[in-house]
Amino acid sequence: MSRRAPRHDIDETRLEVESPSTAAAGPKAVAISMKLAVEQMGVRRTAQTLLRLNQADGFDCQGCAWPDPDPSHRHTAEFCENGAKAVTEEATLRRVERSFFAEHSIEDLRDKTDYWLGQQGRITEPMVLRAGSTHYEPIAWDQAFELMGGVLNGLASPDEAVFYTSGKVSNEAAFVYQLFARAFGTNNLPDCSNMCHESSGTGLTESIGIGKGSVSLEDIHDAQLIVVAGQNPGTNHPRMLSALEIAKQRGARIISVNPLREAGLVRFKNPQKVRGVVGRGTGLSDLHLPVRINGDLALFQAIGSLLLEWDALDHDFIAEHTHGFEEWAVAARGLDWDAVRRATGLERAEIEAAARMFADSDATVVCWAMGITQHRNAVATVKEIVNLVLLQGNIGKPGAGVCPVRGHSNVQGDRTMGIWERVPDHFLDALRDEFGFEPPRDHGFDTVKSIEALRDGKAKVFLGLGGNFVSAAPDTEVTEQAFRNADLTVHVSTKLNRSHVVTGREALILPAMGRSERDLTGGRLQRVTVEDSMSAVHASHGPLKPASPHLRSEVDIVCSLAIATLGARHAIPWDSFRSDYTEIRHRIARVVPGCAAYDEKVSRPGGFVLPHPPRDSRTFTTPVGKAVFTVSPLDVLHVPEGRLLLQTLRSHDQFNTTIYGLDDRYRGIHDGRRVVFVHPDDIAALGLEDGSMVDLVSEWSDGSERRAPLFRVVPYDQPRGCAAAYYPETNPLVPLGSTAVGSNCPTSKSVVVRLEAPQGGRGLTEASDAGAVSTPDHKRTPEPEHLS
Ligand SMILES: Nc1nc2c(c(=O)[nH]1)N[C@H]1C(S)=C(S)[C@@H](COP(=O)(O)OP(=O)(O)OC[C@H]3O[C@@H](n4cnc5c(=O)[nH]c(N)nc54)[C@H](O)[C@@H]3O)O[C@H]1N2
Ligand SMILES: Nc1nc2c(c(=O)[nH]1)N[C@H]1C(S)=C(S)[C@@H](COP(=O)(O)OP(=O)(O)OC[C@H]3O[C@@H](n4cnc5c(=O)[nH]c(N)nc54)[C@H](O)[C@@H]3O)O[C@H]1N2
Ligand code: SF4
Ligand SMILES: [Mo]
Repeated sequence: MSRRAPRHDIDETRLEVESPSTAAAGPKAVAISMKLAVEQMGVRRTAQTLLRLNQADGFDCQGCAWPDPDPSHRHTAEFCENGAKAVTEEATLRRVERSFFAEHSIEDLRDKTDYWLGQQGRITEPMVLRAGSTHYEPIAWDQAFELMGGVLNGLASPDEAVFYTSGKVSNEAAFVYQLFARAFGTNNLPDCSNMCHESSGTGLTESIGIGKGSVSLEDIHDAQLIVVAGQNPGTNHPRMLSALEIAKQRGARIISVNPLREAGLVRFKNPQKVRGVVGRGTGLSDLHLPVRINGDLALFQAIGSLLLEWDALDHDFIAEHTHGFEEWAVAARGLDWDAVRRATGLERAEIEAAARMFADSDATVVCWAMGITQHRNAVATVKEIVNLVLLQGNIGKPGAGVCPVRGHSNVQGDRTMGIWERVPDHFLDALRDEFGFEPPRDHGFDTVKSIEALRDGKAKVFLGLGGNFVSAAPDTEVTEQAFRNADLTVHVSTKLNRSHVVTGREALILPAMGRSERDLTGGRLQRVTVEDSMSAVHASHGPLKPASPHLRSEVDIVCSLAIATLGARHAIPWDSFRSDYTEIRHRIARVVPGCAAYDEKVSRPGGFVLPHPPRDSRTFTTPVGKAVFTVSPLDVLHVPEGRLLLQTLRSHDQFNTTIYGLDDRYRGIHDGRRVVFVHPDDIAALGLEDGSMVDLVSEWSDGSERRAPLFRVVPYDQPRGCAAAYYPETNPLVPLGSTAVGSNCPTSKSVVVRLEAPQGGRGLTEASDAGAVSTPDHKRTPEPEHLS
């Protein structure tokens, strides 16, 4: 096992634990976001930015992908606590300048957490880490592009380069980026979706012919029943609570499916209403199902089988629009209720109560997020959700549908623009016809395959357009080693993060403008476009002066790199693209399905909504031309005696690997992050106590073990045998080979772990919070068993 010096910049001994809250938002949320904003931006800048956030003539929130209301229904303050934090993080007045890099060696920075790195402020100019050097040093933009072009052109094959995207990147930047990668000759376009909603896209495409959700905000408001499964909206999509509140007021009922009783699901205090400020707020969830981690497939199968038994079906819809119902019905009739009980940990009566609510509803929306997608059986679970929806014809009618709630603000748009290692042939044909070159046809590397390729020397260059790959990816120790194998790692970034300090032989940091900033590339005021989780596309332009005069826009950076790398190899007008993004939008209009007259349509207030055949006309573009019922074996994840099933999740004070602060207010955690939530009876059964310090050791089927040291045990209500701890501290525990069948999404929500007395005593001194991997020969654990 490798050992590294500790990272001391968070003093975990200050950690305090109190009882979790039951209500989310309220005035405290407003006060906290304002305090942070004013601290980092000052009063004037706070007002200047926050009032433009999510307005039709303003900029799109950098936080999550939850949609904005129709322009006529927007408030003056159309954002949530976490949106304000996301803006503050970017619009901060703190700066990382060349003196900072002269002062801090790469060795020194490697010992810092992502929290500390991010807190230093905005990066102000391009920096290079030369081979063998101890410090980053400034580099001119042109030299940076020349360096990259040289390395890329020196590769034995274009497939030795990996072009990663994080979901904040605008449609315009995403479009030119995938165009560049393909003109260069590779489909190696992994993105954060590979670790996120990939299972949703895969499952939905197989069953309804399109990998996107089918509902609008109006559908949420008008639903009679809303299921929120595997999602923590109070923290991760806070304005979804306002939509749920409207639905409740119109008579909707809500079922939450979650091992944890998350604050926002129980009760919501809308800070924009008097009742939310002084009263108890709105009770949201009518039925909470504390499902065992990974039990959702069984749960949805059980609900479906009850609807079948009760004949609560839309027979006309099934006959006219679906395929495979009979096979599904045979499987549903043979459901093994004992297995359901073991998988879900729920009583039959609880499941019957949920099924009764389905039966009583004429318009049901099912929403889900990472609690569904990051498991081995995630694609099957998504398809089971679709089965349920199809049974009652809950798609393509008002108030009903499937709603995978996306993460990053433009992750869905990036996919629409072709950021996808497996983009369909018709997209590549359109690129060929528009730009006159033959794009590569072989599928590229996704996130996990990119790590394997870097590890095995098959890939040599990594370019990240946004994101923090090293911290976000699974199996931290393996991923870090893979990065160290690279010849060149490059990051287009706004803030420092761990991917800048664990590098290839050479490394570049290219500082980009953020969405809150005024983009005057090419001497004109540019705007960009984004797509939200409900397929609405609209324009965005920031009000602020960029953090430094040396920043460039992502579009500019990609086009300049393309010119430096490809020269005149293709007749693609990179220079006119970067001088006027309208030129890019004209090409998007001709290449991307559903985007005809793109520039015109995004110019309307509120933009436009992309076509969605199942939603629009109950058309299903699957190979059989109908929506497809699928049969999946019911599996029960077997956890060996004395082990727990760990999910890795977000605190209230972070955006993925960006840590805003050290509190997880709703769960009662203050001033620290290295906690593991465990049921009180499990704590006792494991011979531990509230406050015990433990190492988390994950056990994988090949006998390998992974360790993340020094977590404090916190008693927390959840099903027995389950545990939860924060990402990215726990990423060292997720084995690279542990992924969802069909989507290859890392199984970040089901990791088999044991809790062990800390190695090397209780102090922090010997710990490495990057974790460690080892393969002991004495202790082989069985692969998580899938019983059927
Ligand atoms: N403030 C803030 N907002 C964000 C983000 C952020 O980090 N901070 N991240 C953005 C991104 S990229 C994404 S993808 C989304 C993520 O949004 P979420 O999916 O809400 O994020 P997680 O914190 O991973 O929470 C997963 C939820 O699923 C539950 N869960 C875990 N395992 C299971 C299971 O087996 N079954 C069920 N039914 N539930 C389970 C957990 O208890 C938790 O409530 O949020 C986006 N918005
Ligand atoms: N264990 C575990 N692992 C997970 C997850 C989990 O639930 N558990 N969730 C997964 C999910 S859902 C996701 S989406 C991924 C997230 O993976 P990523 O998207 O790669 O990670 P982020 O933390 O969102 O990236 C943050 C960095 O983006 C840069 N950045 C911010 N804004 C901008 C901008 O406007 N432009 C540019 N160029 N750069 C910018 C900053 O430098 C910042 O440090 O992580 C995944 N990893
Ligand atoms: S709900 Fe999401 S998009 Fe809306 S303001 Fe909050 S963080 Fe931003
Ligand atoms: Mo995500």
